[in-house]
Amino acid sequence: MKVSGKTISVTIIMGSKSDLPIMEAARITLKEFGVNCEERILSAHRNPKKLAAYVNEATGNGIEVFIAGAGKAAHLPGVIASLTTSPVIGVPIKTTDLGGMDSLLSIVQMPSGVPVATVAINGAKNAALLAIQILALKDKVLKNKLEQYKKELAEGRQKPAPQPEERPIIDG
Ligand code: C2R
Repeated sequence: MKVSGKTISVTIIMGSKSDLPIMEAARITLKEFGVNCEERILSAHRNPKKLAAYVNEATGNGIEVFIAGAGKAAHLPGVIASLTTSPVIGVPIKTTDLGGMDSLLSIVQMPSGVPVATVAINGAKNAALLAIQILALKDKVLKNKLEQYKKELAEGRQKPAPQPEERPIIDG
């Protein structure tokens, strides 16, 4: 989808503002690869109707991959997956009570028929890399960037993580 002349192919949805410090790594990684994304704070149990409307709109507008971060009883990625045929990547957020095992199991144990690709607890960077790999299936420029990235990884030449920046984000 196009927003102010930019093509947006990934959206990052998180259940709460409190997930933002972890989910930031997904946006930063996408940006490093030149992939534009949209971000939304939308909870499946707090804003079910808004979430459904947003997922339908985003799918209709050509969003190709959804990244969804949530903690505790993390139904958000599964609900998104129920509403779209685009791939959904779930990021289990670490929690204070159960260390994120609650989030992990809620996301990874989707019943058969509605898959959610699940990364590690707090694995927002990997979620972005997986999204990029999906997009790279039909984007040669991205494929080349991934090859370069793998090379740097093998040579131990990884850039330090950039600092998070203050920016507006649509809540709800
Ligand atoms: P608060 O910090 O707002 O109390 O949220 C959020 O992702 C967050 O990690 C605590 C945790 O609740 C999670 N949450 C979900 C969903 N919505 C919010 N798991 C959902 O729809 O799955």
